[in-house]
Amino acid sequence: MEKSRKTFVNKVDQMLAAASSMHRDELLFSYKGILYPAAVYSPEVFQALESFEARSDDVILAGYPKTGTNWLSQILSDLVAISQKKTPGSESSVKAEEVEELPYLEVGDAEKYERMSKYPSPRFMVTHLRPENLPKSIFKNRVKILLLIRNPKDVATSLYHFYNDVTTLPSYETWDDFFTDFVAKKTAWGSYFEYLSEWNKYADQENIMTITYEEVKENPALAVKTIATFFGIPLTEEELQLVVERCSFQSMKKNSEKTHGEFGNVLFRKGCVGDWKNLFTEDQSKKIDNAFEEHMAGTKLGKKLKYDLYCKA
Ligand code: PAP
Repeated sequence: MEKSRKTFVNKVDQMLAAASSMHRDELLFSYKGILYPAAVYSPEVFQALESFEARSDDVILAGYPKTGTNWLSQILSDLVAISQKKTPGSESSVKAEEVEELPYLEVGDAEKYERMSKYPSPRFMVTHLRPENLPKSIFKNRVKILLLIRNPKDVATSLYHFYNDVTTLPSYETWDDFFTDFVAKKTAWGSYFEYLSEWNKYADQENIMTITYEEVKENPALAVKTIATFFGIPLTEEELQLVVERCSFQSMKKNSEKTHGEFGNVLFRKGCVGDWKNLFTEDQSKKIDNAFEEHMAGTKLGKKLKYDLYCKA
């Protein structure tokens, strides 16, 4: 197994184990008004993150949890690896697969950012944070960001199952209870609608490319090609096909024991569009329609989501 995946699996296993011995009331903590799982995040690391120095050639994937960040992470890290292989001189530096950090920018220990300052470019990182909670240097240095979004009803559905399947989050007795908290902004990572409207303020910047879960699902080859072009990574037809094949839901699920350990069983759930129809009542559906209208109607990200196509029964 690649060293970086071993690191990932070990660190995630440790977090899952730590959370299983925590009391339900201790599982979440609030930072700047948003709830986070305490076995994964800490206020000290959030504070240390503020002084992180981004580089203009960093590669960042931003996505609210359950929007498919592990999927796009696989695509992006494959693309970065392809690009590094072709870069003269990169063989002599620390290889991406030898970097012993979790890819999540805001997860780890407070010394992580010092270590990251020594890693070779391009550094790849993932974040679940809203833009106002990211270090200023990311925007100052105009780092290229791939912003991943997914229709809100499937995000709520996926998050509900995640809450009940993972030890780091307190489970819910019913979908209705979860839904009430989701709408009241009482679930981890805060309101998805606020997340979308904060990111919408950046959606016109040329260093930010937005992609939806649904469009990658619809045409993965086109998505991989567009992403590679945005990051300036040339791809042969063969390389493109290889990335597409490695990133299909079936391949990733099959490989998940190696890439994600135990966590893989929780993460690769259904991988489809429209699973919300199995959970939502008409009234709940209407509530999300209203929230979408209130926060996102007429916005760039709102249009990109093709709400009527994916969220109307
Ligand atoms: P995280 O926030 O826990 O990191 P994230 O990776 O962002 O989760 O999203 C997980 C979702 O992406 C799951 O959706 P589901 O619950 O509706 O099934 C997961 O199945 C889906 N997913 C992961 N990999 C793929 C893939 N290769 N193709 C399609 N969907 C995928």
